[in-house]
Amino acid sequence: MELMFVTGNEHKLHEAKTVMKKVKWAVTQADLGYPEIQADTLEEIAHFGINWCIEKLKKPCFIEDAGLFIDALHGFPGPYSKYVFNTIGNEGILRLLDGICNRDAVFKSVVAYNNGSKTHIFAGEAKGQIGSEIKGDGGFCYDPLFIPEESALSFAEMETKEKNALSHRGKSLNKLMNYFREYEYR
Ligand code: ITT
Repeated sequence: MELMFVTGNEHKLHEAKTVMKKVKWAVTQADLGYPEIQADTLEEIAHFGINWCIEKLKKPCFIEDAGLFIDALHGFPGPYSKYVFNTIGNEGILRLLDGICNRDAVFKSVVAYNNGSKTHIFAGEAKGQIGSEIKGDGGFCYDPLFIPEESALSFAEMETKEKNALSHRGKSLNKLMNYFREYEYR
């Protein structure tokens, strides 16, 4: 089976391929550069994005929207994670948290899949902490800062499989896979 993932992010693509390998499904990339609206929730962004993609592609596809929500910063950068990473980066986040004891954070992921007639949403979360320094050179963007609660390693210190087992995206993609197994491809 082949699944079309609309994304411009090679790392996300690799993570999705690794999840779907378990069921021997191929994930193909469509880099359409869909518009990401400014909204307070990932769900709203994903709904708008998938509607745009289905209109354009006219065949089943999925997108994934994610963000890092830091407790001490009242959920910042959240839906603005990409912009914030591209502007202040990990060094900037560490500076914002300088001297702050509460390092709790959560990575959230929302997958939106449309089968040609209906959209299904699958969410995943990973709770953890923002480390005191940049650790590891794997993964992407905030991975060297984020230490999931089940581990002492940052996401950037893990293999893709290990990250997927604990990550927000691994969880939302697993829900998508289970949905396919149960409802679409019995
Ligand atoms: P798309 O083309 O799929 O939209 P993107 O990189 O623009 O790819 P998002 O809009 O979902 O993805 O942006 C979310 C940002 O949140 C992303 O650019 C990273 O900065 C950050 N982020 C999300 N998931 C992450 C992860 O697993 N590890 C590190 N940073 C992550």
